[in-house]
Amino acid sequence: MPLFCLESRDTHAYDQLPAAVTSSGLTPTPKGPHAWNLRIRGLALKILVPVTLLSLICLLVYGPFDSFLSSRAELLDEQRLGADAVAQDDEVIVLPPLYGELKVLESQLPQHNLSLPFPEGKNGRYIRFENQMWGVGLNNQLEEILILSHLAHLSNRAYVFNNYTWDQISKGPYVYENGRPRATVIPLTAFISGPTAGGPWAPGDPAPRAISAEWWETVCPYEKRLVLNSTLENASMGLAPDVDGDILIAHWAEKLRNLDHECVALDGWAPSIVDIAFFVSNRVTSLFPMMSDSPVITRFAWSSIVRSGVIANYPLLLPGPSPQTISELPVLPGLVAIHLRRGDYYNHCKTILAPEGQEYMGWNRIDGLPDRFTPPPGAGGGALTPEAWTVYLSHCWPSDEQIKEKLRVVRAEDSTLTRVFVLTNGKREWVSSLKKKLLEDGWEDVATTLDLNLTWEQSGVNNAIDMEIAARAQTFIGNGFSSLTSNVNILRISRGMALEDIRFW
Ligand SMILES: Nc1nc2c(ncn2[C@@H]2O[C@H](COP(=O)(O)OP(=O)(O)OP(=O)(O)O)[C@@H](O)[C@H]2O)c(=O)[nH]1
Ligand SMILES: [Mg+2]
Repeated sequence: MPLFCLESRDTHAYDQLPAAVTSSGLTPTPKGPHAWNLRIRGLALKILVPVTLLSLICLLVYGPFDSFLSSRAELLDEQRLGADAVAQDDEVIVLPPLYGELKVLESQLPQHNLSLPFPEGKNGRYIRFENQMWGVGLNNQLEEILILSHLAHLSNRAYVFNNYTWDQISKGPYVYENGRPRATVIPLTAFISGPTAGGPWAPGDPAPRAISAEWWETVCPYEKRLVLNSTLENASMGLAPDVDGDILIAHWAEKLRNLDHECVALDGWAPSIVDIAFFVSNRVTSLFPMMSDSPVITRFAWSSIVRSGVIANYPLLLPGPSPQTISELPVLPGLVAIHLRRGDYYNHCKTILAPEGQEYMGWNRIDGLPDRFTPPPGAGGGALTPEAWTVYLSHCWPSDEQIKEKLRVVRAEDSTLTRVFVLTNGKREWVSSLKKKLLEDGWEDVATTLDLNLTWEQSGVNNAIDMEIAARAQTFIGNGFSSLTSNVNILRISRGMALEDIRFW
């Protein structure tokens, strides 16, 4: 675009400015050299001011900022796209799966039956958290879902599970983000099975099984509900806003257990008991011992779609014959999985994590993990010096050199590590070049998210497939700021894998 974008008629308009008015009651026309100066100055003012103003407007809209704005927009798109960026190279945009058939299967869960005996059935005990997160990543939601499902279990109430909800407002099946379709909701059972998604508790466990949000509408119609407001209840229980997670959950469990009402709902307008801020604070860590032993975690299972994606790709991850079932070969020996969180993270680190001086999040903060992170001086309270940014970047968005170096360190500590699996939402071009560099650095084999052979159904849950591979790898190097890494870690620890084999950038 041209620097100035006045159209010709605008310029000509200035030629037609009215001549100076006469003595017929109006301003006389000045004469002489001074008059010329005045005229020129007057004309200059009349022409230059509007021209400059218009030009500035045009500059902003089309001018040299145009390329800056569009490259900025591309960068933001790229950062926002996240995993979608992986697929950007593909020319054909395929609609993502919606897993509608899973809603039918969910409706057929055996606990969706009014005639079951207490604590299930029409007089059963239920808890619905209407204030759960939505519109954030799977793992941000999953962290909350698992704690609330644990709370429901402690309260002897059936947890009401929701769809994984990206967009609660749009009515259609997809929303378009930067021209790409994304499912507004995905049944939770596309990602997970186990008790949180309606699976059975251990034999002998009297707790009622989780039900779907749709069944809640049937078994707990509006008039049967007792609706609680989390803010008011926290206050009435004397729980300070910064109360530790173990105390918070113990109080809520007691409260919910002792209520006689069958159908209890947490009001959707008040904050969640464990909102997103909870997971980036120290409050979360005291919950870890209870959570990692909870049947919610010990009986956690991925969906059959996720499991089939993992099994189908074993040949890429481990030389030798593939296992027949997921429970065989639960550890992938010799494999180090590395989580490279790309996409939106550069921006997220620069504008949120670093200026807020955040530490690692969620279960990435627990005691006993070998790599700790203390925010450097110069980060926090909105400030971020270049030196502090360099430190954050190395943990949040490590460079190729830093990735190679960290891998060399873990290999030096454990020479049985020979292969790498890169789980990432990075772009294809960068992933391929990194893979080449790692092979040149002496790794026997390198597979990545982009190498997995996935069916269409599996591709809609590829993040969970990557997570299970990371959970099985002999060693895992994660991103301490990521909830995906955090959820991989609680799974690893609850399965008895060593804390020393969990590392961070
Ligand atoms: N397949 C795959 N996708 C990933 C990976 N890391 C991030 N993503 C995807 O990148 C996108 C953007 O991240 P979020 O949706 O915010 O992810 P999240 O699950 O909340 O996890 P964090 O943001 O890392 O805390 C999502 O679609 C993620 O699933 C990965 O290692 N593998
Ligand atoms: Mg997220």
